[in-house]
Amino acid sequence: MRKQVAIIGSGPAGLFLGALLEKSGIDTIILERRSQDYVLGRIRAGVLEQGTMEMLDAVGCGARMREEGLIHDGFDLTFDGRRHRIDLSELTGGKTVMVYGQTEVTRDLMDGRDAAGHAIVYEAENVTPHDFDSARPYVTYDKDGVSQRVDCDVIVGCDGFHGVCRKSVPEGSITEFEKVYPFGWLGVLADVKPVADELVYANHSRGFALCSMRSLTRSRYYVQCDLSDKVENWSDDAFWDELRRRLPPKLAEAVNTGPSIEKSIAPLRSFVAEPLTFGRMLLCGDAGHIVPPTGAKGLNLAASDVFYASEAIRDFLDDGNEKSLKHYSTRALKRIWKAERFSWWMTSILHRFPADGDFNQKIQEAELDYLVHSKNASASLAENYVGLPY
Ligand code: RFL
Ligand code: PHB
Repeated sequence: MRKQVAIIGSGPAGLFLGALLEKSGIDTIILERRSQDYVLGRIRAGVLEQGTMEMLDAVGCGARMREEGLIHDGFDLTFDGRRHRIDLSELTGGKTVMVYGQTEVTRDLMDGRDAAGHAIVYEAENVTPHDFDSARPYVTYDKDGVSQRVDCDVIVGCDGFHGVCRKSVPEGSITEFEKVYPFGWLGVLADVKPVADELVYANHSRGFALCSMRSLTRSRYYVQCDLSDKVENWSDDAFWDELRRRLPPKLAEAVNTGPSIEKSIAPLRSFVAEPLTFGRMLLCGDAGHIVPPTGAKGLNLAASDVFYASEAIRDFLDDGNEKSLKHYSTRALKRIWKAERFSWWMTSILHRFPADGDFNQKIQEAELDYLVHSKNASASLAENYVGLPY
């Protein structure tokens, strides 16, 4: 089989890229290791930047988001028992974010691709990129026990942090920057009314907590937990009790509890691979970088990566100059490092670090106090939260 672009992975990066390229008349195939149900069953991101919303519109898949998504023009920070609002819209000249689950974005992009009749191969085993340092790259995989080969002009690794593409790059050609945090997030999804109209990020001496949502009747909550914690050790009651302890009393009283419909623990990590271009293979999204979820940037970075990648691939297919592909890496990394900085900073001011003492807690409180009382500091937070331009 021959395709212009072989995309590995059908997460948001792969699906958005497939949609952008097909819209420009570029022929793609998406190869996904898991089943469609498995991909749609993963509960992940919930907050879309304006650029991500506009991209979903631009590829013709934004209708349901515009109907069901919730526009948020602010969020709350709580610390020292008090609650402060960050007015995103006022601080950024009218910009907002959209609360719309990654699962829904994925479903809308899959439906769009299905309707247009473009290929996704689910449950593709042993997907392997080959010869991406030559002019004739190709990808092999097994489907239903039969080996397949896709010859292509460009391979794009959209296969997440544990994918095969980054691992296929010779060791000396890639540099990895990494910071692992000494805690995780325990997340719960429940069909209960959210505790507040907007998201609440809580700094507390017992650890961070986040009140988020998926709709007006479905809540998503997180509490910072130990890396050694196991989901089985957290009953629903224990979770709700811990969440309430970390919120100011009035808010804690308002938490609606109910049975969890999903509960999981995610470790927190900052990671960047450089470069993101290796001859005719590009890395996009979590395949090339990870941010801790505190800044709500992971899915949104996948979107900006594939925007740059789609432009680079279009240019390359037009003139055959590999410089365009190289330029993708330089352009994307500039925005990635800014989102890395922001996500690391949000993480560092909101979490309890086990090795740090009371001094650091006081410094965090001073920084948060400055943040909510200085217009300049709030504006910088808001500017980054709604997403830097691309
Ligand atoms: P994905 O979504 O991991 O998709 C990669 C796909 O590649 C497939 N794959 C393979 N396919 C073929 N062959 C192989 N060898 C393969 N290996 C892997 C996988 O099955 C999968 O389908 O990466 P992508 O597309 O780069 O998207 C990245 C986002 O999913 C991620 O950054 C966000 O979910 C991060 N994130 C958040 N981001 C936000 O922008 N806002 C948020 O509010 C937000 N909250 C979160 C988050 C991530 C979380 N977790 C669980 C890590 C909250 C949490 C708890
Ligand atoms: C979520 O709703 O899952 C969510 C929201 C904001 C974050 C992280 C996760 O910063």
